[in-house]
Amino acid sequence: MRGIVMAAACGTVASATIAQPVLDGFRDALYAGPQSVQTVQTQFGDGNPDGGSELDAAYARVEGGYLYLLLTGNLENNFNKLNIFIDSRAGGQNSLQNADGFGGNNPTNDGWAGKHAGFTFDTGFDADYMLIVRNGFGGGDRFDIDFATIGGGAGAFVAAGDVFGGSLVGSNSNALPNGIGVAFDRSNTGGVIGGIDAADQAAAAAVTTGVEFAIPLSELGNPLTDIRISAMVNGSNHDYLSNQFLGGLTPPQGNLGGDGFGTFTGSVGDIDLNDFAGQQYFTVTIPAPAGLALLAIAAVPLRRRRA
Ligand SMILES: [Ca+2]
Ligand SMILES: [Ca+2]
Ligand SMILES: [Ca+2]
Repeated sequence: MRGIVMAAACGTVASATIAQPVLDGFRDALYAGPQSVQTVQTQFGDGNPDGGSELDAAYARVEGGYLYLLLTGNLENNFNKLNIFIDSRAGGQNSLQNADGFGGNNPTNDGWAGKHAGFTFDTGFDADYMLIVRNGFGGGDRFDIDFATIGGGAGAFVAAGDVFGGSLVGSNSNALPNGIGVAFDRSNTGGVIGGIDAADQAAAAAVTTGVEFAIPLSELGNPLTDIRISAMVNGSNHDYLSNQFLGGLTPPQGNLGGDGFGTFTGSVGDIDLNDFAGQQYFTVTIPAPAGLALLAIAAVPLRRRRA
């Protein structure tokens, strides 16, 4: 009994010293190895500070009640979308519905739902939430962010514009009213190059900058075991998908466009990710609470002593 009390005290002290990533769009050492690395070169332009979009790799850490998520690479300043779908609780939509009022039950923010009606994820991925970020020049440089609850009805979203105060880049730990923070560093010049062939994965994994989020787990339904994430770069009207997905597509692979073959059709609703080899999502495992993990470690020598 005394041993357990001491272990609990140790756990409290230790968890207070565990640091959280700094929300700045730069890959802290606190992030473990990548959760996903790009498999295909980008056909949305080799990313650099002045243009092009690429998703090089994904990093995640669950700490202090938050999911920290960093997608390294670039997002062109032409209001192209980085759409991040999250499967973190039971239920959800494997095939996305239209917007509420248009035959479906999805939120109306940013006009995404109408362009995605019918879009299907790989089997096993049932989206519950969605983040949208985009940047460009509209009355000044700006970076915008939305968070939507899939299937939540017309108004089930929060959105904020120009969260970095007249800049494409920066950090805002309270960008959305529900406590979601975001940061963006667009300085990458490495990573994947332009094309449709296999990515240089070592180069992709070496990129240290991109879009970083801090998301309260309470906003994701308080998941206990894992979180599945499907990230993709879309055009500025949500109607022309690039070839930049995480989990990645299988090379050679050009832009999906609206029909899966790079043709513009006015929507991405006909795309079924089951038609594309591999899983276009990755899984973040949620660690046991730090105190419990330390208790388990501390309990081992106690048992050995008694045996
Ligand atoms: Ca789900
Ligand atoms: Ca690049
Ligand atoms: Ca697939």
